[in-house]
Amino acid sequence: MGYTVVSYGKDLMIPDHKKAALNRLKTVRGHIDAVIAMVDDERYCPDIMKQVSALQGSLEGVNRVLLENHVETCVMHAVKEGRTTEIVNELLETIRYTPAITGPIKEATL
Ligand SMILES: [Cu+2]
Repeated sequence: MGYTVVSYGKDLMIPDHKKAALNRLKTVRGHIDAVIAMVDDERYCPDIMKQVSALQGSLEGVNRVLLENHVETCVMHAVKEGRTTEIVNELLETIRYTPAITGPIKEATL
């Protein structure tokens, strides 16, 4: 592997994952500006909603990259150190933030 463990207390990023996360986030930033302009221009609501939904999908993509990075670095190191129970519990907590993996948390009730 082309990375060195500096600290177990801090998330380390594999360069490819860092690049992918940054690229996706910067794309989201540009997309948000476009959606803000749509609202400002009072565009047709469903058109705006479609773009917001696309943004949500993009952000879930960022979390998938971050989760992949976490498993390949922090989780691997914790398992090697024998902190298995602790890291598995944390991982289960972490994937709650990734609806793309865990599915919708709850149906919205209107
Ligand atoms: Cu991590």
